[in-house]
Amino acid sequence: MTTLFDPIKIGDISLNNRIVMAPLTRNRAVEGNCAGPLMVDYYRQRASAGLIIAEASQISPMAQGYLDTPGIYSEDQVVAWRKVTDAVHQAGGRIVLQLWHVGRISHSSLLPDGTAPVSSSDRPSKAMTFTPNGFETVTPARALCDDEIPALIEDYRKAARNAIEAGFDGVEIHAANTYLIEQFLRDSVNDRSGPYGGAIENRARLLLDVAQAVTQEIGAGRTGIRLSPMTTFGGTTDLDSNPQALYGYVVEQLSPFGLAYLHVIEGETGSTRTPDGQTFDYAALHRKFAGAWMVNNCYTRDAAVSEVASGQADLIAFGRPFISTPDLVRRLKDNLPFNELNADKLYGGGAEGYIDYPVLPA
Ligand code: 8OZ
Repeated sequence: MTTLFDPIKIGDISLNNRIVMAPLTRNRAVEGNCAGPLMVDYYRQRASAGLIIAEASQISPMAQGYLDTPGIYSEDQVVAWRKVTDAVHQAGGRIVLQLWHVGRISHSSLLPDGTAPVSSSDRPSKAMTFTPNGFETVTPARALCDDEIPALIEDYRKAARNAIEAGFDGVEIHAANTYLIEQFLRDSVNDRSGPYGGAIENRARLLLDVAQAVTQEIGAGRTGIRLSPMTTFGGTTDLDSNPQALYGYVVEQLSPFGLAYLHVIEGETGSTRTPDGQTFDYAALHRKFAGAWMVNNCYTRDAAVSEVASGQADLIAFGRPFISTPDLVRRLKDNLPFNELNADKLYGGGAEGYIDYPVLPA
């Protein structure tokens, strides 16, 4: 019988176990949105994960939505990330980078020349973000023109290439949590006409174009994708009018790519797996996908163990438990309690609540 602790090969990447560190925004990038020394220590400490998905990183200056998040578009950023990937590899781990464009979840103070964010439409978001001036409501976005889309896809392609040059084992395309690709997927945001709006086939086009470009550039076996069919991210984005049909189509289209994995957040991101009044058949999505199936959201040890043992998933991603507990794999193996999370130090700051969590003696 397969267990959570067994090795697995996903696409071209061989993992020591099926326990994944979920991508986690921590806002600790330094000058030039580069990974700094604290980030090297943070990821090295967590290298016993079967796979680390390094935090969402903007693919271009326009893709940034929060203060001090890392990028993967400049030469300096590539050089800085190389120190992280070397440290993780030396510690025996595997690490991919999450490629991120926030779309309308941004503030003009974070964007080149104070410009407005871009999205599939100009429908306003209710979200707030961290800016140089604190916690602020996002700036109203403008809808991208169709003729701007090829350059956007090119930014994803270059970012994927940069990630490989920085020593990552692959990338995860962030198509979840209300950011740009999801802003195209959902009809609650996307009111376009033309090739990228209207029918599901059109709203899914940006994701499929990006998947095509990235897999062509670095190989499908080094590419994963993250989806969150039922999240509203704290009520800041409405669901699609027919999530089962939308995400069913998306997964059906992604299956033949031969991706390293598909990563699905079940329920409301970081909150409840079963939001009131919602139903969604995740098993039906899984049946449409031929490759490795990764799931996430508030998994307990028991649920993770049985999900893998039963074949309902191949990999389980843990978020907050990996923040507080660098040796999470060992704690899961030996059924030991996790450290307590320092929730005041999640976003921004220094070493405190970042690289100072204890590990148990061997
Ligand atoms: C929390 C704060 C800022 C960004 C995501 C990248 O949820 C994020 C994020 C989470 O995918």
